[in-house]
Amino acid sequence: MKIVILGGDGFCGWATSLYLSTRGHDIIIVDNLSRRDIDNELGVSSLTPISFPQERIAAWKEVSNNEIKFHNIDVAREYDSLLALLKKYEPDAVVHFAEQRAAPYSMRTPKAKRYTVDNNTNATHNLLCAIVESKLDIHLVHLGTMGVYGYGKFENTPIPEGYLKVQVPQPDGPALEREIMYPADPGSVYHMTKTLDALLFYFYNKNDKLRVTDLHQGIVWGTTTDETGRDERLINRFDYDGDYGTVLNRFLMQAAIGFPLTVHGQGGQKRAFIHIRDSARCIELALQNPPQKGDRVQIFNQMTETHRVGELAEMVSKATGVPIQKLENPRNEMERNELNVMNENFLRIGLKPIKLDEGLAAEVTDIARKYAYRVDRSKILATSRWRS
Ligand code: NAD
Ligand code: USQ
Repeated sequence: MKIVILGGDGFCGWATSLYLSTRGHDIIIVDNLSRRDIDNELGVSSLTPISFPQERIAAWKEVSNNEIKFHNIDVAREYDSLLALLKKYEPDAVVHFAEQRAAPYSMRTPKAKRYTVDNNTNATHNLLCAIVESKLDIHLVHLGTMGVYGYGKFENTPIPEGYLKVQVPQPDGPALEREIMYPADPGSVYHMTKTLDALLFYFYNKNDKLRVTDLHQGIVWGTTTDETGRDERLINRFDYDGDYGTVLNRFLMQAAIGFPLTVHGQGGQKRAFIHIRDSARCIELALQNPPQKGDRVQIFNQMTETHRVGELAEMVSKATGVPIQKLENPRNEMERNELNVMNENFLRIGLKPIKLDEGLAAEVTDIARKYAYRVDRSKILATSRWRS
């Protein structure tokens, strides 16, 4: 397949690009490097020393003999360039990772809130509009989030894959059975943009019959894949700071440098997780199983397990001896929630989940230990607050 990867220089996008390239797909990365710019703005950098895009791609050619193309385009602002790119390459699919993805960053300042909404909704809308204008039958695979559902909105009721069966009462006669989009319940400006994306997909699918798969992904953990581990120049991004670092990777990094594990509140928040290797595999499966023309938006829950934040901290603490610190929660979120997520779609089409185990966790801690000299301890605590 010929596949355009929007956001292919990022954490998930880079690992996925190499994974798909190894499997014989023709990969074209589009990225405006805004993630690297935000690191500069925040005065932090990836724990791992990531190479420049050109250097990464040259290293990949050297190691694998596969060529990946790279275009620096701002998908949210450079519509004409995006359209020209689609017309030039005529891809079978576009995988869309190109959004501002940190909830804390999206709540940091009015400027960051507005940037997140402008960037994310414009990127998605430009892509949809360009696919229609190109007249190409492109399968759009988008990385959404579990956070569109809220977490355990209806207590322990399993969260279905995008659509909820409901009974609509009728004034006279029996109730109608319908499937509706699961009620959106975002918990940050970032998560809100993903619920807006879902509505954009709904409309373009209904109006223009675009073929769309929206992957509601949980928190991605881990860092290395078979491909990124082949050469240090291919190393993947590892975010650890208070805005971009995600919880499990943060705990593993903190354990590696002996920094007390930063649990927000009492740690009763339950979240969904997936390893970076499974994330790349899921995208391959989604590409191999596209919806047919005329099908509604296909929605898969891309996660493999759920854990409570406090329990993860205890697990890491027990394995490493590093203590836990319970901090005032900077976020506005439920102190404790249940989370029961259905993921039958991916299991049905071949996902064999990698589960959190000590070996994999140790792999991340080893990476963190190796690059511990790059940690800026002053950037670890979360400082973005949901309410002033
Ligand atoms: P990331 O920030 O590492 O990567 C995103 C990439 O997109 C960056 O390289 C950035 O420069 C690029 N980008 C952003 N806006 C762009 C624009 N307007 N034009 C061109 N490029 C642009 O994030 P990630 O962790 O790789 O996440 C990728 C996607 O997966 C995001 O949409 C995110 O919402 C989703 N997701 C991530 C996680 C996770 O735990 N990391 C979990 C669930 C969903
Ligand atoms: N948390 C801590 N301590 C920390 C960091 C986080 O207790 O040091 C807590 C948070 O308060 C929250 C939970 O851990 O309750 C998860 O936080 P996170 O930063 O790991 O994840 P989140 O903000 O939800 O965002 C991440 C990605 C985002 C993706 C989302 C999937 O950054 O792109 O969409 O996970 S999900 O959480 O399933 O919605």
